[in-house]
Amino acid sequence: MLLLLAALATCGFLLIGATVTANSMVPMLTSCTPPPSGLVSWWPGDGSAEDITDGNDGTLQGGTSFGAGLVGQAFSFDGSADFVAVGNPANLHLGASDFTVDAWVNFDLLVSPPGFLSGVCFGPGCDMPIVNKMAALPLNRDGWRLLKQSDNHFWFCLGSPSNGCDGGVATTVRSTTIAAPDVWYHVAAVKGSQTISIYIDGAPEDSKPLPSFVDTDSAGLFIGYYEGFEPSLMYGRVDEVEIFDRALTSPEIQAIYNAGAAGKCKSPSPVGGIAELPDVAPAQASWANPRAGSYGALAGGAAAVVVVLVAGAWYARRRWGR
Ligand SMILES: [Ca+2]
Ligand SMILES: [Ca+2]
Repeated sequence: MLLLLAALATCGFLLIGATVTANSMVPMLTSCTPPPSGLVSWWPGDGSAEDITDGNDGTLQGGTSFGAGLVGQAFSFDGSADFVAVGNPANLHLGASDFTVDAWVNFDLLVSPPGFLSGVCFGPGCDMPIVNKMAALPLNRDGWRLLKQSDNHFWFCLGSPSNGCDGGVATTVRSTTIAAPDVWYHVAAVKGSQTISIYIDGAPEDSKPLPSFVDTDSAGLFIGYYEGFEPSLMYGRVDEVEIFDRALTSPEIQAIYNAGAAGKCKSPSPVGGIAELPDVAPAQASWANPRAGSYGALAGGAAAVVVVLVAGAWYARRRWGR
């Protein structure tokens, strides 16, 4: 019986994960992929700044709104004071450990955010932060940044005493992909025990030996914003921002990209979910307690399908109704 319940719960789970929106640039899987282990924070951008993994909820700044995302909705940044501030919760203090940060990003334009902040448009584009946990000052000396640089490549960099985000330095890895507007990119940055790496659309594009770096875990985390000497703003959409407390493998990053619009599954495994169902004795069954009644009827077996559907619906509400 539990297997049947597990199967139905799994079906509901797959149906929920099967919402697919059109996007010519990404895979079109019809089911979600389980999130890799080690997920600390996950901000889906689905109508709120909620962290659905560990409660590190962000706050919307400057009128940040929501637009069509790659997976459901995304944070939509108008390039004029918009960003998400998360603060500096203890479980995002990952300076001493491995970590991975990833997100989908789509630029309205590569230049000229309406709220242009001077000093950040040195190249063909402007700096546009994706996820930032670098101390404001001195410049790029403490923490980490994932951004589209003004050269329109994606950069991941760590703090260093001599400016950690600079072309050619040991603390910066740079994509070969050159960003274009109105295209969704999956961007992942990995700090491992041996290397730092950047992946675009599931493929590794640059990797360097882990350098000496500075990260005192003192900086707050922003989505779409970098403060300090060269303040800059995202102009476009950022979706499904995640931070893991370990270095994801290349296949794990590829799987997130391959899931495309189906995204990652917002549930535990069916086995773990079943384990969370309450114990209800058949004697407690009554019409006034339909959930208990469902379990009671299981013993009879005749109404097993109805029972399982009721339990499955309750289970789905409990797990995904937030
Ligand atoms: Ca989303
Ligand atoms: Ca604004």
